[in-house]
Amino acid sequence: MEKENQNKKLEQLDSLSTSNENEKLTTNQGLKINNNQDSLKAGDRGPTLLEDFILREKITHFDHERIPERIVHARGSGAHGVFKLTKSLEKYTKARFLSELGKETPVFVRFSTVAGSRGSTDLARDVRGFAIKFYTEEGNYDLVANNMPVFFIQDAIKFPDLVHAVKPEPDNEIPQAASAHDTFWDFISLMPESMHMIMWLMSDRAIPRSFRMMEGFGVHSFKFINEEGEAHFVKFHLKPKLGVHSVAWDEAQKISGVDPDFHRRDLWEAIENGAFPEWDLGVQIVPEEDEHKFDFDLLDPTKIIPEEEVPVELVGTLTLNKNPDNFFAETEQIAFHPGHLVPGIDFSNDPLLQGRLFSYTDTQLSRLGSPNFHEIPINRSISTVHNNQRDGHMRQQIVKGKVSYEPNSIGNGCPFQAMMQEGGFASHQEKVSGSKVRERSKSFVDHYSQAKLFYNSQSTPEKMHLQNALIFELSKVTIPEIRERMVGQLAFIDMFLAWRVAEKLGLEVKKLDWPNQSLPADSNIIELQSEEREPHTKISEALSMQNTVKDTIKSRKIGFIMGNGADAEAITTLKNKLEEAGAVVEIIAPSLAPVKTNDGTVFIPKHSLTSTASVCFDALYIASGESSVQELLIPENKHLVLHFINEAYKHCKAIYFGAETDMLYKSSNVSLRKHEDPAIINIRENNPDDQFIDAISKHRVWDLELERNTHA
Ligand code: HDE
Repeated sequence: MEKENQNKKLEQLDSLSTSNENEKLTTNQGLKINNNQDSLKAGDRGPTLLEDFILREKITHFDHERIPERIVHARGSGAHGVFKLTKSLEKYTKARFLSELGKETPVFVRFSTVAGSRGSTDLARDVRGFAIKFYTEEGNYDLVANNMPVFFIQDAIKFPDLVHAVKPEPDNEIPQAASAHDTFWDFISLMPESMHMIMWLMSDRAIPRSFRMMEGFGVHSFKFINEEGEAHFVKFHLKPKLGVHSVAWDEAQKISGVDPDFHRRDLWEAIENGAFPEWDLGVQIVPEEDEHKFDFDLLDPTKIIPEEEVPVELVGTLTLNKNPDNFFAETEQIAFHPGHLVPGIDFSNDPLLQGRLFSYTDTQLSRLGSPNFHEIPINRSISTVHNNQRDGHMRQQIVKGKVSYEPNSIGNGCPFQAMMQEGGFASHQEKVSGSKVRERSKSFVDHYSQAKLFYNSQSTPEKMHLQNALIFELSKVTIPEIRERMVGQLAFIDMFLAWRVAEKLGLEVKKLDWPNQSLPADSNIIELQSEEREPHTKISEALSMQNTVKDTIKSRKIGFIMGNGADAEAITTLKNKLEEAGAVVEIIAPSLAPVKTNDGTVFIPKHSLTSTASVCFDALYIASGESSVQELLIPENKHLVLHFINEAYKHCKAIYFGAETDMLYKSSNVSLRKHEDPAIINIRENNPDDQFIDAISKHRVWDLELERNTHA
């Protein structure tokens, strides 16, 4: 039964897929084409004839093959998978995919950056989207999540302003996929409510090593409703089994040049190699009666519930196990909506969420062009759709009979409304009262305490990265008043942070009083000024990536640099050990010519020294063997190899020097180090292979970054 369910979506897609294998070329009308090389002309040098319907059809289709990209989250990568429930949530929700233990539900997940266009780099400093469509038997449920648990703004009415501010500036369309510009920081510096999110955005969470190493968060409080009709607030979490890891900002900028598809490729290759990415789905549950027990408002999307206050219960596993067959048909045409619900899940009154409920269907109408977008194969529910909606552009479903209204007697009253016991959705009955007001709740007024909580929870290297990110971003701001205003904001979070940023911007820090003098005294922003509060939870371990999973090298990419004559046995032993532990080894040589080793074994390089860069790898091994090293030392190769080593060193990666590689070691910045560095491995040490594996599993030695960078 479970198996059947797991495959239902893929079976449905299969039945709607075609392959051109062994087929003849045809027009869209199914007519076989016998010449696809020449148009129909009046004489072979004469004009093309209007009657050439084959040419016209081909060119017309081509002329119309682009659709508008998503207004935000345009750049995305997706995959199919399955969600398996390992702990029933029956007590809280009647959603079947969350209450029937062991149930497997097909999913499609789309990861994305937010600000850039479809063709922009994967490595932009940005929030990542993490949108999941669960194809449940009760209809599609979409968890349209991000990799950060809070948002910039508290009310949907500010969303167009936020997006206009971060997108390229309207006069010259600069910069692409970057927040480091005047309009973004102008807006942010005037929006104290964004400060908590800014801490996340300036942290390394905004430059993930991989989509597979990111957390996911539903952001808003949602509601679970059980069979008895009782409600609980719920926050959704996804925790990657591989841990949460990031690259360095310097690396991110370089990857953007060397491989702008880095994350897309990483996801694709991992799935093709059978290293299926996995996440635990977690929930934080708060009984309705505890709604007001916190020092923040549960409806405020700029706040987390610290895990120390409400632990995350892990309830299931999300596994991505199949790449799409067609990017456009699946990843591009998938349409998510936080309002795609199943019985047992409902909204909260979070004013950001409430606005989203309008936006998502609305945007599909211009992006996908028709109210029938739910009929596109990737969007179809696995439970059949029955209703009286009809017609519209590109209608696919052929509904039989005369009736498309309700009530009716001609169609025997069908389709019938479903009772709740039959799975009919009924909104949770919540008492609401109040005057019609255009106001922000006073309970949303604290903007800095959780920004402090986040900042204070970071390790020293993480704090440094965050400071440097702010320095980078604000240095690109050309208007001094905006920089000053931002430093003023930072002073409410942490004085040292403000001081460090100010110093690098050439400013003096003064704790600016909000609102800034330049705002009109009657500005309603004044009413939204933050209260200065200290967070109830001072430090939360879950907020620091330092405390993440660091016990696996699964799917980590290790570059083996070698020349002819390298020591085959050492290479094979290490390669086998790494691959057994799940890592991917790729050989880098002076050229793509096969490398002949000391015992005649041949290794085929995947890259040459010029076709890749150290930023594409998690660790480097410099192969043992005198003649190999000699080849790497010839002037043409030496500077390239040293560049590899020095960059990997600068980015705090593990580097393993094989036997007879001393000349390379000595010429590199690594030799300048004065202290022990657990990620620099030498063949002469005890169990160097195991030490290397251990160092890779730790991801990076961020603690030694300062020292490594002083040498680099
Ligand atoms: Fe979205 N968002 N959003 N958003 N969002 C879209 O829908 C919107 C917000 C998120 O891979 C759009 O189909 C408003 C929060 C993801 O297809 C659009 C507001 C969170 C994706 C839209 C928000 C998200 C989108 C653009 C504030 C995290 C990509 C294209 C009121 C919980 C989904 C589309 C995909 C996409 C509107 C805020 C996540 C315009 C109005 C908060 C992951 O409808």
